[in-house]
This record gives sequence, C-alpha cells and structure tokens, in this order.
Amino acid sequence: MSAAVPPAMDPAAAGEMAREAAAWCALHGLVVGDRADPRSATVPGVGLVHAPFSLLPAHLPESFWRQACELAPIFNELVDRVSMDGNFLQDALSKTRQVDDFTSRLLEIHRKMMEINKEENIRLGLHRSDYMLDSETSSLLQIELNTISASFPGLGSLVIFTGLEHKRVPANAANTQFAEALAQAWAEFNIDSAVIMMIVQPEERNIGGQKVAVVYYRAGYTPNDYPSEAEWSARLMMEQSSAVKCPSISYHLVGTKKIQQELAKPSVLERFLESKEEIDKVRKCFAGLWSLDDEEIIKTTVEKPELFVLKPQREGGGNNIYGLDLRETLVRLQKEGGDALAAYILMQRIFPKASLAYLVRGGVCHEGLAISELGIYGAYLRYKDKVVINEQCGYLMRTKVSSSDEGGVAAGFAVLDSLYLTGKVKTNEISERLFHPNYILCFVNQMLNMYFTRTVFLTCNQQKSFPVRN
Ligand code: ADP
Ligand code: HGS
Repeated sequence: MSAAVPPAMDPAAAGEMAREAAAWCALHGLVVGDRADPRSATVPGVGLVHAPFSLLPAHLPESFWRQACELAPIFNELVDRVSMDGNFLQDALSKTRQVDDFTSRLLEIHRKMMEINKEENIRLGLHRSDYMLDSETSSLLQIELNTISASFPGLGSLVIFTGLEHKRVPANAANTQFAEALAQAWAEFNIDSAVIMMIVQPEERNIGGQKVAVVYYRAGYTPNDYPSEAEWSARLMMEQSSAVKCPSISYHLVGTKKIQQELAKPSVLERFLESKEEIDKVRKCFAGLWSLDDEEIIKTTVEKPELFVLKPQREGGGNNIYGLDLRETLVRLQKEGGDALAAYILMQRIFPKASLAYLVRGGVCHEGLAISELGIYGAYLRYKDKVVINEQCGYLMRTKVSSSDEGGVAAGFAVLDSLYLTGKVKTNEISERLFHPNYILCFVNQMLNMYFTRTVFLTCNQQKSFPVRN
C-alpha cells in the first residue's frame, strides 16, 4: 500500500494542486470542524476546515484489495456468532475486567443482559476492519476490527482521485450503504412512527456523514463518554430496550482488542466458523497477538520493543504504547506484580513500505515518506435466522507520515486518502457512475432526507442523559 514513487513534485505545482484540492473539499463537503475554533464543535457550519487529505492516491496491489473485500462478510458473520456466545465473552474478558474498570462496566451490562436472557431479534453491525500491508512478509495483516462508532464512512467516500483509469479506482459507497443498512433495520423494526437516534459526543467536529441511526452509537466507545453514572444507566436502559442497537453490548465487546487476541489463539475460530476456507482466510490476516501471561513473549518484547505494540482496551486513537515506552511499561508492571498486565494485549508491529506522499493539512502541503492503512467497511443486518444484509460496503484509506507510531485522522495523526489499484485489475462496473458529479450531490440530499424523517423511539424516557441529536 504505497504511493507509486512519483518523482518529487515541484513544490509550486504541489502547492497549486493542494489549493485546488482544498477548494474542491470546501465545495463538496469534505470538511470537518476546525479544532483551532472553539465554536466549531458546537455551532453547526461555523469554523469548518477542509478535512486533511493526501494529494496523490495510495497504491495497493489489486490482489490485496480483493483479499480485504472477501474478508468483510466473513468478519461480519464472525462478529455475530461470537456475540451470541456470552460465556465466551465473559470468560475471555474475565481477567481484563479485574484491572480495567471501563471494560468491567461494559461486561457488567452484558452480564445483566445474559441474566434476563435478552434476545436481540434484529442485530445490526456497521463495522470497519483496518489493515496494513506488511512489507517484510508481503502480507495483508489486520490492525483491528471496529464494531462501534466506525467513523468516516461519509467523508471517506468523498475522497476519490478523479481523472485516473476508473477500473483502478474502486467505487466507495460506504455512506449510502451504511444509510441503507440503518434504514433496513428501521424497516425490520416495523413501527412507522419509530425514529432513528444517533448518539454523538457533546463536542463533535466530524460533522460530515453522521445523519442516521436506530440507536446508532457514534459515542460510548471511550470512558470519557461516561462522565457520570447517568450515562452508564442510560446505556443499560437502552440495552434493555426493544430498540435495535448498533452496536449491541455484545457486538461492542467482540470488537475489543482482547477478543481480537483470543480469536487468534489456536482452534478458537473453529468454535465459531464451520468453513475451513473461511477460517484459513481469517487466520491468514491475523498478525502476531499475545496476552501478557506469556513470559516468553514478554522477554522477547523487552529485548526488541520496536517489533511490538502494547494495546489497552481502548478505542479512538492515541492509546497504544510503542518502543522504549513499551519496554518501560512492561518492566514497571512486571516489577509491580499483580495483574495490571491483563489490561493489555501485545501485538506484532506491522511495517508497511513507506513512500513519498503529499499530505495537505490546514491548506499546507507537506511532502514526506508515508505509510497507509486500509479500512474496509462491513454492514450486517439479521432478523432472527434471516440474514438481511451481509456485505462489504466501501473503504477508508488513511495515510500518515511513516515516523508516526499512532494513526487516526480524528486524533490528528493521519489524513484521508484515496486508493489506486495496481497489477492486474478486474473491471469495476460501477466506478463510471461514481465519477458523475451529480452522483455525489444527490447522495448528500438522500442522507439529509433519511436522517430527519426516520428515527426509532426507545421504549424508555431516560435518554436525556445521553446527548442526542433529533
Ligand atoms: P484505536 O482503536 O485506538 O484506533 P488501533 O489498534 O487502531 O487503536 O491503533 C491505532 C493506530 O496505531 C493504527 O491506526 C495504526 O496506525 C497504529 N497501529 C496499531 N497497531 C499497529 C501494528 N500492529 N503495527 C503498526 N501500527 C499499528
Ligand atoms: C465519530 N468523532 C474510528 N471511531 O473509526 N477511528 C480516524 O466520528 O463518530 O479518526 O482515523 C467520532 C473510531 C478511526 C477514524 C469518532 C472507532 C471514532 O473515533 C469515532 S471507535
């Protein structure tokens, strides 16, 4: 996943292109709230700036693109099956909950749902599985699977590099396909007066593409979203309600890094998937993953911390520990004894090939070596035994300077990028349509209509504790 190594662009030309592209962003809604303007988080339409983007597309061999797309429906199904095994989730996270209060609170809500044998007849998943191409092994490896608040389906779909061979630029309809999945979940709920409710953070700057939801969580994935008991009781109340949750508490738990590590253990996938072919495909994209009760791996990690990443059960970017900090943390926690290490998992560090890129942030074009991360969106909707939707639905390409450990656009480390497939490419029939400017415009209208006309009423009235948009 590397930008073709174009000859370094003439800085003036790059600057000119960046200005044109930033203007295009402003005209096409590829904007976010400007962190420098405090009002941008609270006053709609105020303090907007173009979303950070890469001037040239990231290149990816088509075979890896196809591999990532084929994995999406398998991961969608895997999440659903693991979510139905409450004992597996409780057992796998039993040590973590001892030393991680946030995970423990989520697990407590899950346990209460198991106690009342709460069945979710309608199950909706809007996921994003993130990958990097490891240059050492030339293999596509999964960074993580997001089952809650997978962001940027809207803005990510707008970043398409025009003027290139269409068949090498995959179509990206994450925004409409996410919206359709939410609308279908609403239809399955089958109460016309019902509304879709979106849970958002108080100061939300990612304003493009969030205009829907059943109970669609774009918050609730970090302890910061639970500043008081009110938020926890509201989360429990919504879990007890008959509303479709996206995600349900069990889907949320399946997306934790501890479950990612547990699923990578020998013969665990066989517990949830029958098809050997599917199991092999999933296992092939797993990087090295370990729990920290493995003395051997801790010893190796302390010796070579640069080859690993230490991850707590947190989401949203900026939480992982790398390099010397990783060694220092391991040595300190080992010295302290106790179970503190159970709050983390250890992961093999993936090293994509770095290439020259032009990253535009705040109207300024920065030339430098960069690496990319491909996110594949998946939508899954099930009504009892009937799978209504199980599809790969678009992608998110993010690029960051190769010297940055962390990633994440909202966290300020990465920029939005587009994709260019290399090697032998099967034609992509719908890309033509996507290049018609009217298509983008009509998408925006469609989303706005959907958001304002259809929402689901929760059967309980305490929702005031959660900031919602109506
Ligand atoms: P979060 O849920 O907080 O976003 P991630 O696991 O996605 O946590 O990690 C955040 C970022 O850290 C990723 O976007 C990626 O840039 C980097 N990262 C995470 N795991 C690895 C890894 N195994 N190898 C290389 N980079 C990684
Ligand atoms: C939203 N502001 C995620 N989601 O997808 N992170 C990035 O938009 O709803 O920044 O690069 C909230 C996580 C990658 C996107 C942000 C998964 C959020 O951070 C939600 S939990």
